[in-house]
Amino acid sequence: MAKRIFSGAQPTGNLHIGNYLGALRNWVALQHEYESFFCVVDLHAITIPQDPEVLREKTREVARLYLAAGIDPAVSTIFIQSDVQEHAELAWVLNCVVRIGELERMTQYKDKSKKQRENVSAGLLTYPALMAADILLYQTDLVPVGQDQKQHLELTRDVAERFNRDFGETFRIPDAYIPKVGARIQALDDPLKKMSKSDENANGRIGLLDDADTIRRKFKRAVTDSGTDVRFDETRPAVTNLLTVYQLLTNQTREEIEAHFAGKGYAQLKGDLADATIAFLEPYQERVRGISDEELGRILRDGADKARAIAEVTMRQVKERMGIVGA
Ligand code: ATP
Ligand code: LTN
Repeated sequence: MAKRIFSGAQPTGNLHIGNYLGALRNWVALQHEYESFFCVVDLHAITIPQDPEVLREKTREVARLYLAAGIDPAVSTIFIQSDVQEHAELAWVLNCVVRIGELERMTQYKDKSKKQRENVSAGLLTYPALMAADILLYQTDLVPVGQDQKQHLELTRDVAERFNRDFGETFRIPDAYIPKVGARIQALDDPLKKMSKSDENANGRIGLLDDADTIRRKFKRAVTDSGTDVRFDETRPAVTNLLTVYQLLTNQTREEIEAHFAGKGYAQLKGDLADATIAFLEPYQERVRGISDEELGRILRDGADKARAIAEVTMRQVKERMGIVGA
């Protein structure tokens, strides 16, 4: 059997270049080697408050961004999480396997609950059980994600191993796939923070749907380090972050890039980076606009049907092993 990939993104805002370079780009590259499932995880999105109208719109927009990135519905399965009810069902079961202490140790939970301060939903805490359900339902081998999801993947493995030990071999144990370059693109306004779609300062991120003027303005304002020369240097995180984006968008080596910028300053880097980003995003956005509502609806319905057929089999085994039989 071909090895399987599963991954997803939350429809919680506008996807940015970090989401593309850390995740989507690798999904596109890996889809021909693996049987692939790419999900818009709308049930994860509601762990923090969402406006229903906006959520509805963003859910479809994220699916469009998958397709425009190059996910081919003829070889990969694209679907919306809430269309396959087994995700919520297995999440409940795994909530009864995972320990509260494990959930409380998750850094994403600690960060996001700090931001929410009051009214932190129980769902925000149990978020990783739903993520484990997503992955384990499909007997996934590999999960291509950014660096920030590594801890959730480790918890998924722990929960799967515990279930297998307690109830008998049921789940395949997945590995994370974290790219060597681009796994953590930093915010433009603060090179010590990750670029995030939920940060209140939109100047810190380049949206995949931003127009050319916005892109130029955001790069122009981007924070830089002291010093003047343009080269990859761990001790200068802001410039190294900009260069990393440039490297991934232009597919050049670090040596070629450093040679190109030799003797030039930060203004040149920002201008060239804006050009490279616009050259990539304009045709991308054109492809997004070219996907009709009908076509999208058909792809998502087909995707949900394919996903459900697999999820049902796993869920039946889980219930059988646990003694959940119904009437
Ligand atoms: P954000 O922090 O942008 O709101 P998120 O934590 O809500 O992101 P998703 O949008 O669901 O997460 O993330 C989709 C994918 O993008 C995940 O694989 C995640 O690891 C990856 N990703 C998110 N931010 C970055 C980043 N700054 N650099 C690289 N990859 C990222
Ligand atoms: N938690 C992930 C999104 C996500 C996911 C998944 C990623 C939900 N379910 C399953 C990979 C596999 C995030 O990026 N915030």
